[in-house]
Amino acid sequence: MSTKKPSQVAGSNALDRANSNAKLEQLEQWREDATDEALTSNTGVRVADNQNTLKAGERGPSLLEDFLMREKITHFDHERIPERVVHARGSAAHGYFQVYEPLSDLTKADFLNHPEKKTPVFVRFSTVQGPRGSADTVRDVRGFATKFYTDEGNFDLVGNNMPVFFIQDAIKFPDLVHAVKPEPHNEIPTGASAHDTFWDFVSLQPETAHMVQWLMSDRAIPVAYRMMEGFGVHTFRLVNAEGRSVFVKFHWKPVSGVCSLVWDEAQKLAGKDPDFNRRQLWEDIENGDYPEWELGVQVIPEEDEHKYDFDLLDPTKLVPEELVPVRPVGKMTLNRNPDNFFAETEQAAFHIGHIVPGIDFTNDPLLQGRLFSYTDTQLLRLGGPNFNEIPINRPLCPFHNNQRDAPHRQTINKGRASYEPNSIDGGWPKETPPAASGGGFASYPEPMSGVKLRKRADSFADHFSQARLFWNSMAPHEKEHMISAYSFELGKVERREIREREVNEILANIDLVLATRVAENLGLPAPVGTTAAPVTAALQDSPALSQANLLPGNIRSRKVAILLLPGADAGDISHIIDVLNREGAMSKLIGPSSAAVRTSDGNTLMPDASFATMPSIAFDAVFVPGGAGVADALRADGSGLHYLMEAYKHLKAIALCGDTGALAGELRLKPDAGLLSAATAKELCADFVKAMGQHRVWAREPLAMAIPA
Ligand code: HDE
Repeated sequence: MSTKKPSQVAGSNALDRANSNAKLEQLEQWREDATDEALTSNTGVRVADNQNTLKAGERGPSLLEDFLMREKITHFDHERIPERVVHARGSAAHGYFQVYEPLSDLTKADFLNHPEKKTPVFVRFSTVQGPRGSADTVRDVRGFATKFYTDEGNFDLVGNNMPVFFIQDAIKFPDLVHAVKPEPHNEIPTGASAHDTFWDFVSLQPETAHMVQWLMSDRAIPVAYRMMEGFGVHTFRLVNAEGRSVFVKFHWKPVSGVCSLVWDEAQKLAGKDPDFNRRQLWEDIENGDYPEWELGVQVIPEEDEHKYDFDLLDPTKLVPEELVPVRPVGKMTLNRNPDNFFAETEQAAFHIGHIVPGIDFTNDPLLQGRLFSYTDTQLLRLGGPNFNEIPINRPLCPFHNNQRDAPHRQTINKGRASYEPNSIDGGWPKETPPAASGGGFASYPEPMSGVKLRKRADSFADHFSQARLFWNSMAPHEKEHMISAYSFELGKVERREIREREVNEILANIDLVLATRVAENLGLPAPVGTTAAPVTAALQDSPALSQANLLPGNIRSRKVAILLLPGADAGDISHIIDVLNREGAMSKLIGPSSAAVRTSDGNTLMPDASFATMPSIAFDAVFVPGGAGVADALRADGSGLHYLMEAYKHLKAIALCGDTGALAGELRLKPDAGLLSAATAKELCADFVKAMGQHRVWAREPLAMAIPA
């Protein structure tokens, strides 16, 4: 007879409140620190010489006998695994999630019911189109995948930074991805949707109209991962202990607000710092400036399923926050970088089907298809069905079943019965009936009936109302950015008929001004009118969609370049550093080169970086201290002047102290709410902080276009 107790059955430790922090430590057993350890082979033999192959004589042939060389090279030859088919480029961090108050009215999920528990999470951010080595700042959707290691098993919320998707049915996903990926004949372009096959597909597939609006908006060039919203996209279900279900949309609301790069900056960063987003995530965590998001839910009672002029099961539609407010339910903090990119970030296997009791799926046809794809893809990528045994993927709660063997099995299963029911091992491991708490997963008993067919529901037919809602909700500068983005992308399309189709059959049905402006830029005739059947949606605009309304209200984690030139006023430098520290912002001293610079008080300061190694695009704002000779030093240095002009062009806050104020006029930069000058830092720092709090000086944009930098 088995001696196992019920407390050892998977999931039944759900009531153990005290151990969630200790669980973080469980990953530790898999980490290796080789400090003070001897170099050995994989079988533990100490290595005496890691420099030379075994040879027959000093200048003789290498010997096949050299098992050490062969083991090392063989392992190296097999170091790569297939990169993800989509979302190959990504970066991740560890952290924890804590719910604010028990959500027992909505769900029985344990991690959503215990405010005292810290549930460990691992979050991977990604772009979609480019390969592993592509640039971070390309125009693209960003993946936002969260693995919650709950006491009842792993829950993966595999979302994006946009709340809708391109297509309505999973069967179109390979077509979409083939269209957006580099073209098959020459594998161009990398990390870009600005090419014929993408626009050919989306112009022929009107259901993409809404998502393409998001893709052409500033959301597609986030300034930092910590400044992106995240969305579960599909409608899910929550199920409470009484078995009552509600529909739910999941949101991540960044504490740092939602802010983006400007397009010129994004393109330059792709060359000068392709790791821009990855680096900031890493450095912020190393500096203890932890990115945070609130988890929010939009709850829709089951009886409201058919209340809206869109279908809740249609993933090309969002639920406007003005119709159903987002209720903040908890907070996630990312506070630890991975130790090893490959072992953790690359081997992480997210799956929308990793779910826990209290959360359930809906019939969204995209969601249903994803339930197949994510396991299937790991079989190839991670080499077999044991990928959940890889440390980063293992649940932190116990797991037991009768699955056995297959490549790279880690568990050494004891006992003789690898089947159920059995009497030999006392019947273990056994099923757990569903219950309020700690019970087994049981699907929500949604009534089903229907005819077997391949058909899109009529309620999925309106492709333009929400695309128009998005357009109507944009601030004027956001609309201008979208017109430029469509013009840029379609300008890269070689075939005129594709450009015309997108303008006349897609854009004209969203908004005629948008279509006409893009047509003008492309040298096409203005569209005459709409081609789609008119639809009157209840809501005409949604302020929650505009980033102009999503600023954080502070400058925490913002990056400021303090230009360090000979004679720089030491008082200005120390004052601004104090102010920025107080506000939680980060500053770096940037010199003409990496050499030390003598300041006004006779001391020397070492720059953190130079104009060339950390250009203005690496920062949110630029501060120039006063001091005798600083203005002249800048005048004499083309790269220093370029620093200022480029920051101005990218609409950043610039502070010019003392004599450097004259540079604005000389460079023909017009003073505005963000271009500030005064005798000392003290006089302008409040306005400088205020301007940074606005993220960018949008009113400057028409003037900035004229700057050639
Ligand atoms: Fe994915 N998606 N996807 N996707 N997806 C993958 O899984 C797929 C979709 C998303 O950081 C793949 O492990 C299909 C929507 C993210 O590791 C693959 C369909 C959303 C990530 C796959 C979709 C996403 C992926 C590639 C249509 C937002 C990266 C490698 C039915 C809600 C996760 C992998 C990470 C990754 C399939 C649509 C988000 C091939 C078939 C909608 C964030 O399985």
